[in-house]
Amino acid sequence: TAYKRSYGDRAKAQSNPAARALLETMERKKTNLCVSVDTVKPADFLAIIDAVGPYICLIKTHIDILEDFEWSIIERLEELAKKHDFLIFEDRKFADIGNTVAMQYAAGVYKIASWAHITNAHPVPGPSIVKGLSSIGFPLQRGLLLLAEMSTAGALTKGTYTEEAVQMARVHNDFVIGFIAQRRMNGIGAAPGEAQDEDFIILTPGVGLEAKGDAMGQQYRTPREVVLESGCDVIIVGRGVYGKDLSDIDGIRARAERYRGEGWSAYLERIAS
Ligand code: 5BU
Repeated sequence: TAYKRSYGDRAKAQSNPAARALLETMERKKTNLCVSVDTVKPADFLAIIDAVGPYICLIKTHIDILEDFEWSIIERLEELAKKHDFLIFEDRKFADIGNTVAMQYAAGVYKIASWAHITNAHPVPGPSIVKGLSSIGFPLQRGLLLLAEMSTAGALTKGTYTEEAVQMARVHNDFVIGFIAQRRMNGIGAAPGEAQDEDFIILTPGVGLEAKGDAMGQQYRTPREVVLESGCDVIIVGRGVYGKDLSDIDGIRARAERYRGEGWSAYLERIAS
């Protein structure tokens, strides 16, 4: 099964350019770490990205958190992505009808489709949301993740909801490259014998080495639990890396290095087992 194979091996079988580039980057840089930079000030945002760049395969943004947004921030982000060889994932969590999300993805202040290799969507509206986003993103060689599961306590993303998210992805597997989820999803909800060789990439938030959660329902597991025990591919770490003091760039760099190491050794153990 896919999750026992190397990232590089899996890259070769991917037809979506964003999926292939992500897996190739992971193999080349030996990292399955995605850092989530949830900062308000553009200067912090860019300084943190420059510091963690060498240790990551992907940067995750919430572009609408930034104050005083201007297009030069995107240009700088793209320069940093080139300099450090990582991809960009805008955690936009689209959730509207196809016609609306197509405009939200292509236009507005942020023009997400023009710079984010990967974005994500809630499957709650049904397949029309994938159609809408694909009409913009597929021609640009972008990839979409469906939110099959969330990391928060009491999340409604479970049972048949999760199963139907996977089935929705199967129908549109040229553009849907994987899931935000807490465990591997290959084969879920498929008839016996079907979907044998599907390979969805699993990106997992709710990863932390120090805390078990926060005061607002977030729940953390370790890179080892996520990658080795649950078979996820990419660990998404926010506060565990950037911490409380955004000016402590050496500390941020050191923590990124630590999470990279933990994530990668869990992966090596997984493919060796
Ligand atoms: P943290 O600081 O590592 O807790 O940040 C986690 C990030 O991942 C943050 O940007 C959330 O918006 C995002 N996230 C999440 O935590 N859990 C989820 O299920 C999803 C996204 Br989807």
